[in-house]
Amino acid sequence: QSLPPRKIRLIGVPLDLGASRRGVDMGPSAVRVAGLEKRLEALGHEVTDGGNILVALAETKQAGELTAKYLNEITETCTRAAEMVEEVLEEGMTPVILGGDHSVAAGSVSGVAEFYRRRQQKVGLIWIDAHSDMNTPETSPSGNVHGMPLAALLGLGPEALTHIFGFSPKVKPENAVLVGVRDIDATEKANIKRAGVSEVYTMRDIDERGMRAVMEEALRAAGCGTAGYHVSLDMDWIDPEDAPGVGTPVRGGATYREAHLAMEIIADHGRMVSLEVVEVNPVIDEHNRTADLAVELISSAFGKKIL
Ligand code: HAR
Ligand code: MN
Ligand code: MN
Ligand code: MN
Repeated sequence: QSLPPRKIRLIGVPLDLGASRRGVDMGPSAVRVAGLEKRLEALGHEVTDGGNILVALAETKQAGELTAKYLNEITETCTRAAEMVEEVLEEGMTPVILGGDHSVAAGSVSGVAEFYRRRQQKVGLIWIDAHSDMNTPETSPSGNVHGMPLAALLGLGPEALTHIFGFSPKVKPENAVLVGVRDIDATEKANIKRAGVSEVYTMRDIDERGMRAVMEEALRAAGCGTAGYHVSLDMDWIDPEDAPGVGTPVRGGATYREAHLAMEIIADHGRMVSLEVVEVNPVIDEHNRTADLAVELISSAFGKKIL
């Protein structure tokens, strides 16, 4: 509809090594079952499914260092995801990454950044999440790597994660934007400062200023001097009333309407170069509601309009 037709490639990443609660490895499957490919095709896009990226199984591995559990396995998966995303962009397609826990973003965004680096361009990043994911192994209260990917992309954290493709940071702090945050560790606040991220829009900002004003400002910052932006959508951004099937629910999230509006505004601007949707957990979902919502939101981000 509003967006010119795109060639979209789905990439599943059934990763749950980055989270304490198991089950987000079934996220890609749940979102496929909810009909993502057909729904995007109904909008006029050409969609192909690239299948899943290989991920180690927790039962067959040791967690290793407890400050960053399964870091080696997660780095391997992130590196594969980065290569896949870069190839998909090289082929002129728009990658849609299905998580999996949010640690996958350390890979997917690296792939996007590498694609544009080769063209002497920068990329922006819109991080939509209840959490800021700005921990490092030194500051993490949990040792869960899904609390660390944004820090890694901005150059903080273990070299294994920060230097996928051999360079860092993947995104300049002025082009990295947080939207919808409401649960930030004290240590993360310091890291946000240290990384130089100033574009942080909390739930309070959304309450006070409205989604439209917040998104316009967020997209302007991410789009300033960049080729466009990657949208990293953590489903726990949405209120648990509407998205109960997520690994780490936090009350007070975006409403169903607000979430759609944000995606519709992204579509209107037409500058999203890649998208990922993470943290869908079918084990604690109610009849696949959260995966259904993920499909709806992805559709809105790709131009679905009410009228
Ligand atoms: N800040 C907490 C930690 O680092 C919880 C973070 C992660 N949860 C997520 N990521 N779902 O967005 O452990
Ligand atoms: Mn198809
Ligand atoms: Mn997250
Ligand atoms: Mn989150």
